[in-house]
Amino acid sequence: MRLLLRLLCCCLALAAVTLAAPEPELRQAAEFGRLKLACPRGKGARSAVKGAQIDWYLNGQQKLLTKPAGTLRPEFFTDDSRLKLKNNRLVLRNIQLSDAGSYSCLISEAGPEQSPQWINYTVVVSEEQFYDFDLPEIDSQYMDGYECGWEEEEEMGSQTGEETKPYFANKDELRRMQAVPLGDPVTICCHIKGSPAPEIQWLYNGRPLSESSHTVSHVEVGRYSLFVPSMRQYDNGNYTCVGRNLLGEVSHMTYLEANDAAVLVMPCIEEGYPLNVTAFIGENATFDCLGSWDWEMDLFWVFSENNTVHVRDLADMDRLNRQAINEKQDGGRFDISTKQRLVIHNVTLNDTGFYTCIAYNTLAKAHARAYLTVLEPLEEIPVPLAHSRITVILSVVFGVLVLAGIILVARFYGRMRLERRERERAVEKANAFHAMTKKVIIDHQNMLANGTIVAPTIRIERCKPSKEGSVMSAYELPVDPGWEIPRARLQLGKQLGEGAFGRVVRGALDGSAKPNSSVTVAVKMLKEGHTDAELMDLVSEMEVMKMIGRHVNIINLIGTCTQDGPLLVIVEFAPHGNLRSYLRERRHTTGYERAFDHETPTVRELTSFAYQVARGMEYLAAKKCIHRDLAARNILVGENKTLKIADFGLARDIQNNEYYRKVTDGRLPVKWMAPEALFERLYTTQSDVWSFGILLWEIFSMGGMPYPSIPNVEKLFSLLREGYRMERPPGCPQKLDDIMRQCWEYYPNLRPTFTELVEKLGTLLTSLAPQEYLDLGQPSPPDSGDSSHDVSVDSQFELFKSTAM
Ligand code: EVR
Repeated sequence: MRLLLRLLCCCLALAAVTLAAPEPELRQAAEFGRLKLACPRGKGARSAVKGAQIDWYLNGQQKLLTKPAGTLRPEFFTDDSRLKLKNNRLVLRNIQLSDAGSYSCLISEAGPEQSPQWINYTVVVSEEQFYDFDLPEIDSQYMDGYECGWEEEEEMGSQTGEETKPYFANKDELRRMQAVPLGDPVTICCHIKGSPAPEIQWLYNGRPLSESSHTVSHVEVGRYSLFVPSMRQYDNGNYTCVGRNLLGEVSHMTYLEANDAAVLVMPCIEEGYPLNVTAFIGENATFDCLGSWDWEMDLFWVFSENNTVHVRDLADMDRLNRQAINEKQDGGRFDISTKQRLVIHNVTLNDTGFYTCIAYNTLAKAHARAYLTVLEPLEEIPVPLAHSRITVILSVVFGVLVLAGIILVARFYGRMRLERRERERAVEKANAFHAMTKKVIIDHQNMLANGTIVAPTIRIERCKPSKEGSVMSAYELPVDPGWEIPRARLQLGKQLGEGAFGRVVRGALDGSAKPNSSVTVAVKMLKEGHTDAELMDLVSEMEVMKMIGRHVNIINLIGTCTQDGPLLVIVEFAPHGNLRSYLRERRHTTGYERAFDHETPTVRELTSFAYQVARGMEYLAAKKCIHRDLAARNILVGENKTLKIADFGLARDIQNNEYYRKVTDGRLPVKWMAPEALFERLYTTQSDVWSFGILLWEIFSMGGMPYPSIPNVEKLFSLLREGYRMERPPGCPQKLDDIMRQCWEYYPNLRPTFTELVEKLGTLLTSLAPQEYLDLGQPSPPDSGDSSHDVSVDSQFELFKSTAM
């Protein structure tokens, strides 16, 4: 009985609750979005509850806020900045997933006869799809691009029935100027209110937005705002919002400017794109315009039946942009929603023609086109009806014959067409190839700040030539005005050498300061049929030489010819060839064996050679340049027995195993390599010191072959590991042998540095002939002899430098 009563009670209570609290309303909110919950529900009810107290609860027990009874204040705030009460609505912004739950509002009317009223909401929060990458603080500054602060209630004027002129509801949000990082979103806010509700119009540079060509494509106009999803350079300008109603108008102008802190990329369309397309009537055709883009770049498509599209300047571009294919055109058959792709749905014969894709930014433009061929569908062959048996057989036979004939003809025709098309395509390809140049881009960004020489990154991009018209050379190189020498000043002469590196010829360079005087130079160039990689290597070598600067004991760069023809790198000419040959030719031989009447160098002279190479290497080491192949064959002998280190800027493929086995005139370059370079490919200045030791040995053996009895690399490996070192060459002073041995210390840091070597060799040189000692670090005085042949370039360099600059 008691149990029954209790059950009844429960039922009653439940009924009362359900009566008092109507079904909760389901509200869906997006993460980071905004939500408004009205209490009481519906319009107009507001005045009725003016004096009521309103309490908001979360999940039945957590009190969110209270609006006391009898107040007319429209807004109430809470400790939580995301939450406020405005015009009897609970407003929650920047919604989090944890905000989901049941929200209840209790309205307690003044007066004893009124019963409190509950209004319930169930709020679900859906995860935001677009911003789920790590954005820790979405609320503050990031949202600035998207939102205009608090959205105001709109029914103010209409509620009161009063007529008001347009006015700015939120003056704080108005900006005269706004700088926006390139690619960032930005919203211009413009809450113009009034009664009757004003009509809002947007102007770009004083003209209606719909009339301006480029911005209209991606700017979105909201109710009280203008939204630019991704700010680009050409979105710069004055944006004006104008609000008008019967009583008047207001306007405000904001200047938007893209901050171009980011690096812009030259637009470049990949070779071969877009591809020509052939489609049957009714099919879809797709053109892709692949290339390198930045987000500041715009791309559009232009159709032309047969003529070419010309783009010369920005005005052309603007004109073309207005003619560009747009989405709404022709019943939406053109789909350009994917920026680099044009899809034409349901093609007709009228679509036949050229489609040009134009990509541009403030830096440059690029365009490429392709042809759309539209074919009529093949007609079906009607099957003849048969009456009698004979006619059936006859018609079948006839049909088969006709069919065979048609197939034959069609195949023949098809093949012919295919051939023709292939031929056309080949011609087109060949034309396209000729119209292309390869742009060489030198990127100095990898150069470290502390003066370290790191070869710049050289890239080659295939692109339409920027200088339209004649295509002089297959490559487009950047000009360096500090080094460029007019080709007319250079006369090329006899070839000096050729190898994997390219070709070196002798040349005569006219001095523009002194007429009729010329200087012999060496010119390095590429061989015919060279690869892109070889070009990049030579460009890299040239750039490294520019960065290293001048020194007497290195081959110095004089100038370059990069424009309107093959790349020529002009360097100093060393009249006496390489040190190895020089020494070998001067070996002390008996009688008739001597081909040339050269004098055998003295020990002091040889020590001077060692000293000069050490000076050159000290300089290179200071410039953080590692030679990697220091050997007598790479030392050139200049005027006045000045030694010059060559090939220090060569890009060496040390990753490639072949490098270890490359044999130059039967020599193994590995014999000059330090163990750590040999075993671990660890090249440092200290591994250059090891090679310098071998070079010392070469000098004092008058160009001898190191480790003559060692036949192969493997044998050298094991001997070096065992600690084997070369013996002192005959006639070599003990002091020099000591230096060699120090250079061959197994551990790199136990070897002397080049500075120490300069010191040691300098002292030695002084001790050998103090009275004759000459500071080789200083440039030698100008030669008094014939200046037009084989003159050391050093003395005349200043002349060239001043004219080349
Ligand atoms: C030939 C081969 C005469 C010459 C004069 C390979 C360029 C350095 C050299 C960057 C300057 C350079 C250079 C002879 C020279 C060179 C560069 C650099 C000679 C190159 C240079 C000279 C043959 C002996 C000719 C004398 C006698 C004939 C025996 C046959 C002659 C190490 C049987 C970016 C960053 C080497 C150097 C430019 C050089 N002056 N040669 N010979 N034989 N008989 N170069 N003078 N390597 O450049 O590839 O460009 O450093 O022979 S090289």
